[in-house]
Amino acid sequence: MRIRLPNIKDNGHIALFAIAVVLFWIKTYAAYQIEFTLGIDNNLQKFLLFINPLSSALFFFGFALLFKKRMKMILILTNFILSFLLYANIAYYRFFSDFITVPVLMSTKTNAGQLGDSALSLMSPFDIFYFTDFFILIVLSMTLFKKVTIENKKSFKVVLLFSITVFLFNLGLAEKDRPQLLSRSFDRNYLVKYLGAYNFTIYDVIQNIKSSGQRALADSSDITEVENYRKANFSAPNPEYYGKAEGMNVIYIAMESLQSFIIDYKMPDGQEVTPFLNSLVHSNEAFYFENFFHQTGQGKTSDAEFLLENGLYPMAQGAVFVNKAQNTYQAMPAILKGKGYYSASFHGNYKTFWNRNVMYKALGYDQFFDAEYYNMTEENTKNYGLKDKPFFTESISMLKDLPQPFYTKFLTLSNHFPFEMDPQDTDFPAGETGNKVVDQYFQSAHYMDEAIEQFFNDLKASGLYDNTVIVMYGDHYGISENHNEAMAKVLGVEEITPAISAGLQRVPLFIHVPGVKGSVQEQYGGQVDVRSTILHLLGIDSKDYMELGSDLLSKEHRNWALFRNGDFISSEIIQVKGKCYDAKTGELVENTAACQEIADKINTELQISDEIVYKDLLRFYEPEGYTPIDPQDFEYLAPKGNKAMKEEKNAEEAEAINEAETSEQP
Ligand code: GP9
Ligand code: MN
Repeated sequence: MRIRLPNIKDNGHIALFAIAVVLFWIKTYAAYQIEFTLGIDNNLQKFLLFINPLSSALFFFGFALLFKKRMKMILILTNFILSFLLYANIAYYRFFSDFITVPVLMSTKTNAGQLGDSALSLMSPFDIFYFTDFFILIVLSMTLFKKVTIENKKSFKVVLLFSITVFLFNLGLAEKDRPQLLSRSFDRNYLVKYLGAYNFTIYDVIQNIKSSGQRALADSSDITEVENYRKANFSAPNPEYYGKAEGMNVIYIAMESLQSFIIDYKMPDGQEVTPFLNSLVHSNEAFYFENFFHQTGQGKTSDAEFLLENGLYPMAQGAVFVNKAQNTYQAMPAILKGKGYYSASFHGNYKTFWNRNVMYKALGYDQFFDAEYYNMTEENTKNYGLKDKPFFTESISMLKDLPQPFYTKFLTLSNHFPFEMDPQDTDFPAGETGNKVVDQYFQSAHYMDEAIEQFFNDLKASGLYDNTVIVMYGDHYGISENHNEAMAKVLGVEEITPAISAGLQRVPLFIHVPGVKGSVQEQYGGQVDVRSTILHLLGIDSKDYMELGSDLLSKEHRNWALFRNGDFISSEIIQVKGKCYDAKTGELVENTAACQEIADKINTELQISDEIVYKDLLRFYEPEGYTPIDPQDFEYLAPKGNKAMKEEKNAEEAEAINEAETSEQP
């Protein structure tokens, strides 16, 4: 039998196209493995990482099939552009452990500047590997495939259809593993891991175009409406507390997923879940706000951060930290910077999560101690990152080294869904509802309580406690409505009614001010209200700042909290999914006039907040006495962990050893 060699002239374009796709696919996959730390957790993720370059290769190279004579040239050019993009990301990642985004390319100072100086040191002669397929294509086009031309565009249509099918298959599997991947856009690492480096760039470009469109519609007159609203709704500070913490350090502790039902809750055997927090409630050591609510949306922890730093609401969809990090803000760290404060955030997860490394610059954070600063061993980590006990233990020495006064925040992690603990970390009993998630919640909440107690002890031992305001808040719910049946058992009710469900959005808020007697506070409020409360305690009038909170300690404090979905809660009435309920009885209310009155107010407030955020209105406004910050002045580089620095350190060490050895020689 005779084997017929393919007729390279007639069907050559298909063969060349296939070679280009396969080589590019292999190369990209190799780059993923060699260059990036993407945190692959399971087999599905491994598979997705493997197939995700395919749809991009088919899609982009496919366009070359539209050209008859120039097909080869277009194929080579496309390969070069994509290879260059990949390599740019590789070099950038070596230094910043992050991927290139549109705003990075736009920024003139920090990133480009930093990279400019050391760009060469990030490259190696072996990197030519990332262009091998480009050279192979050139050689093939000039030799074996020299005579190839395309007769019709049929193959283009087939390839396009195929690439879309592969992409949808990829996206479907990705969404299965990580629901709401695109709408919530947690982390650049995730997008690359699931959808690939090239699709990530496309996604990023689209997001940026959308954002700049909304921004372009605004002008400076739009801020007037906001100013009027602020004036009309301002709650004047309470003279009893105003300035009581002036000049003190500030520590915020975000208590992951902690809901208020856990406070004073006792397990069947009588043990308290959070004995330390309970002791704060009952000892007058701090203010405890028992009717305080989270107001977060899809951005969860980061939405809570946004609320507390800015006194503005997060976005109805997506995470404001991810989508609006290019806006101008006048956030807490920036305000306090003007008063001589140094600011830092501490978090045992990697800096790209929720785009923190970018957003923190817009908020004015001087320093970000992310996972790179901690000892992220197998034993110390679980789920999203560092366990709370090592987190606080390792943080205290970094905290002590900060210039004072400081403004800091600590984001805990252990009490995160699905609340599973390593056996060696807990001897606390699990719940007995039969629902694994709910039952484990008691154990992880107990662990966090112990970690916080230990942190308080360390603060006392270091002397910081007596000169530091401590604000502790639950960031959002931990147990979702999917677990209502088990929650009914926990609360000892027949079922979780809409009113109870709204009440379950309570999260604890503690404010400890040295020298000020605390108490249990009954007024209703939400996360948006924390900022003016703290500013007033620090002796800074919040009136001139365009924020929407109402000082919780003010005599004029409004007594309700809205939810990001447009519902609200007060001591009298509750609105859930647009329906009005009596807060005392939980019964549906027929006459909805009272509800309507608050509903109108909160709609206006959310609208004002959205205007500020979507149109980036704070760029048109400068509060009196405020010194604007430039986000590009900040950079959060890891102390260890990035390859360039490690190599530099190794080289220095090698040199030192060398010198020592040489000097020892006779
Ligand atoms: C991750 C941490 C947890 O860095 O903020 O995120 P969450 O899912 O709670 O928003
Ligand atoms: Mn959280």
